[in-house]
Amino acid sequence: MHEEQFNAMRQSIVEGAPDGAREAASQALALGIDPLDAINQGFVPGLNRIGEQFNRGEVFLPDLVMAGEAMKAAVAVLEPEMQKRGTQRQVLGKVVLGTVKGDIHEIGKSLVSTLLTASGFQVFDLGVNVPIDSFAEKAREVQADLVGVSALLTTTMQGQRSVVEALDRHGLRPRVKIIVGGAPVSRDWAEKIGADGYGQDAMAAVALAKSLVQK
Ligand code: B1M
Repeated sequence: MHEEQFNAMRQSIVEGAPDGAREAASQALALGIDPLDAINQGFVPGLNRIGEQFNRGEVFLPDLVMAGEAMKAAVAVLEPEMQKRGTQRQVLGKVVLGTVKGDIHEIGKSLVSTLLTASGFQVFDLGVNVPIDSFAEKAREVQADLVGVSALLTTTMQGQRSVVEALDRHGLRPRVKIIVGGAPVSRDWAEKIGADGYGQDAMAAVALAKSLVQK
């Protein structure tokens, strides 16, 4: 079902075509496709494909950049619908979120931000390439319940450990919980660095955040 539409979504990312991605996202909404299904079954597989091609040296950095731009264009169309579907009045907790220093990958982090917001969390999104101490400083300023740190590179994963250490140094733990995620991150890694949890994807991050604020 909707395989043709999912193909068009994948193709718009592989071609790095923001207009095509916008159009495919609008069509998905018009056809009643769940925006999260559009992301997970349509657009993300396109990103995975371009990532593999990049690995094999078949495409180059500008192609990755354009694929990222196309993905952002699609998410911008789908985001209002995701927000609407998850709207809740009660604030479940405050989350400080960002992609760690040295890392500018923003798409996954922004998806986590959107779904947390849609699920009732107040999110303070610090963006990408966030200095280690900024997580702790913002958490103190807004009295956050959770800090979320995204990393997409094996080199920047180490920064997640540094954020855990910074929260300790600032005396914020164990009150403030820390969750980590991103493609190279695993549950084992989260345990190893003393984080409170690992989210494999944006939905898992929301479930984890809910369980941590209930504790
Ligand atoms: Co880059 N990149 N990239 N890239 N990029 C990867 C990550 C890579 C795997 C590609 C590859 O080689 N196959 C590779 C990393 C290798 C490694 O370290 N293991 C790589 C590389 C090498 C690089 C550069 C070093 C390339 C270069 O310059 N030579 C460079 C680094 C720049 C830097 O950060 N300093 C670079 C640059 C870029 C672009 C800027 C061009 C662009 C990003 C554009 C942007 O974000 N605006 C880009 C892209 C697009 C990718 C790929 C193709 C796609 C990433 C993405 O957006 N995925 C990626 C290959 C791939 O992942 N298949 C790749 C979709 C997104 C929805 O998934 O981000 O995993 P993801 O997020 C998921 C989960 O991981 C999870 O939930 C999300 C939603 O389900 N999650 C969390 C994420 N954060 C979470 C936090 C949580 C919980 C869950 O709690 C807090």
